[in-house]
Amino acid sequence: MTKPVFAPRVFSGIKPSGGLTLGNYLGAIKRFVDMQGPKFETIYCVVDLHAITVWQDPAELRTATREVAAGYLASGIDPERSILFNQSQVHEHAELGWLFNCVARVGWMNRMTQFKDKAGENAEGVSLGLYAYPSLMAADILLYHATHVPVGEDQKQHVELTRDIAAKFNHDYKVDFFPMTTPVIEGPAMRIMNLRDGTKKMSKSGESDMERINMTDDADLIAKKFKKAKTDPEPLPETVEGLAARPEAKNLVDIYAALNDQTAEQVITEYAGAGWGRFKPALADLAVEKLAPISTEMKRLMDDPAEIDRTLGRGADRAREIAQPILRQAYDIVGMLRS
Ligand code: AQP
Repeated sequence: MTKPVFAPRVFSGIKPSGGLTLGNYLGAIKRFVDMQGPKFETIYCVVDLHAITVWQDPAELRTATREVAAGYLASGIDPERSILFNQSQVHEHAELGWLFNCVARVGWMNRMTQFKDKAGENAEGVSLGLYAYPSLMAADILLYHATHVPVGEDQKQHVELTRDIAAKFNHDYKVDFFPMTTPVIEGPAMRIMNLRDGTKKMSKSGESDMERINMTDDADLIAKKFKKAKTDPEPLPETVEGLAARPEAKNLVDIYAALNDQTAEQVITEYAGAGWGRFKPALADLAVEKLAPISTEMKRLMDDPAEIDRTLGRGADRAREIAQPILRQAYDIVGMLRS
């Protein structure tokens, strides 16, 4: 039997579990924008069902959902060229997620490092949803037969699990139905770190606001956060190899490189030997230059929530057109009766 050919299609999403960070922008949104074009059909989602794996205030969740949508739009996601919607408006995600709960193995879930990090000491007390999260993420991707998923380094293991689920489904039912999705993880911004601890990821839900740059921070706050960012006493090295054992210094160089569409090597060539008194203000100026137009546009969009809701609703209708037949075929394959 000939193998099916899957059209190049990108799917990715962001959880509305708080305001967007510079990590979300550089590790995800900026790259999503770059992938729009003739090579791929692009589908971008606000994954609100994932956000409630940890309790969210309902009103704040709705605001955060609109804010993530505004972040996508303000950064350059074009809702005509891409499909942009929020996950809960396309119920097929949850349904395929259930099928995958019955395909994925408990042993696979036990290996997920993000669950271990998030559950910490309290693994018995967290929601079942947090544990099953990666199988819903597999459904998000495979519901569209997506061939490519741009993600940050932290999501690599979940995309590998998506491939395992697709392979097991195909094997168990003797079909070639789901594609082997490729994670797209490239560039200097794959893991933007916490400004106060260069060994931890920058997260929306990190304890202190000073750990992260929010996409809506104003110029003064961005400058203050970079000024107070943890560094070491050494100046910047002559080569990138010199950053290897200096996580905080490496992080600031990576952020500069990603914001300026450069490599870390190019940044080091320009700033070799520079002290933090020179580099930090240059970084803050660059971040303000790149983020200010986006945050201004986000604020403008957030002033008209009804328009954001309409955009997400139109995107959900388009997403459903792709998702519905794929879910139906998956149900047929596993033996669900349809009258
Ligand atoms: N620090 C980061 N560096 C690079 N990429 C990042 N991403 C998130 N943080 C960084 C990428 O952004 C996309 C959306 O992630 P998400 O918000 O859905 O989930 P997350 O990775 O769990 O994000 P947070 O900020 O850490 O959220 P909380 O604190 O609520 O758990 C993904 O592609 C991710 O790789």
